[in-house]
Amino acid sequence: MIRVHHLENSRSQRVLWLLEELGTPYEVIEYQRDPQTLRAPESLKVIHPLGKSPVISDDSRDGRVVAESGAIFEYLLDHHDPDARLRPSPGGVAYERFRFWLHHAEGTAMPPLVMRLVFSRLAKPPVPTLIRPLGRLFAKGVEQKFLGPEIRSLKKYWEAELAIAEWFAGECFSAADIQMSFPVLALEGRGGLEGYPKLQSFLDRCRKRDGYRRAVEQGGEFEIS
Ligand SMILES: N[C@@H](CCC(=O)N[C@@H](CS)C(=O)NCC(=O)O)C(=O)O
Repeated sequence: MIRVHHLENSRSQRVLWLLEELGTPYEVIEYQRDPQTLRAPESLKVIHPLGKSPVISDDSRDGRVVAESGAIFEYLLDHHDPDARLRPSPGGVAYERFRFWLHHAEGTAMPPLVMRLVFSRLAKPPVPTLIRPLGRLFAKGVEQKFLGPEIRSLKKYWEAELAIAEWFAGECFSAADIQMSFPVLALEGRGGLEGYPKLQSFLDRCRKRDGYRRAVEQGGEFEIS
C-alpha cells in the first residue's frame, strides 16, 4: 500500500491524481497548514527531514520513503505502471519530451510562482504594520522588473507548446500533464490565464478526467487565494 502524506491545498494533490490514473490503491494521511504561516506541521518532519509535501511511503518496497514530486512520479511510474500507460517508452524523442515537462514543472515553472507568493506577503501580517509600505514597494519592483516578465514568458511558451499538441508531452495525456497542472492551476487564480486559451482548455480537459475528480474527492480542490 502506498501512503501519501498529503498537505492540504498543495502540490501533493498531483500525487493523488497520478495514483488515481494508475489505479494503484493508496491511503491519504492528511496534514493541515499553520493558518498564520501556511507552513506544514512539524509532524511531517517525522516522515522526511525536510517536512515538505508530497512525500510517500511504499509498504510493498520495505516502507521506502520518497520525497520530491518529480522523483515520486518517476518512482510510481517505475514500480506501479507496468503497462507504461502514463509515459512514452524510454529511449525516443517522445520520452525526452515527456521528461522535460516532468522536470520543467518544479525546476523552472514553480520557482517564480513561489517567489511571487512570498513577495506578495511582504505587505501583510505578520510583517509589522510600519514596514509594510516598504515591503509593498519592494514587492512591486521585483514584480515589474523580474517576476512579471519571467512568468509572462513561461505562459507564452506553454501556450505555444499546447498549440502544437493537445497535451504537454504530445497527443496523449501523460503523467507530465499531471505534473504541469500545478503551475497552471496556480496561475489560474487572479485572472492569470486571461489571454491564454490553450492553457485554459488544458485545465478544462484535466478537470474532466475521472482520475482528477476522484483525487479532488480524496484530497480537496487546489485553491489559490
Ligand atoms: N519541489 C518540491 C516542493 C515541495 C514543497 O515546497 N511543498 C510545499 C507544499 S506545496 C510544502 O510542503 N510547504 C510547506 C512548508 O514548506 O512548510 C516538490 O515538488 O515536492
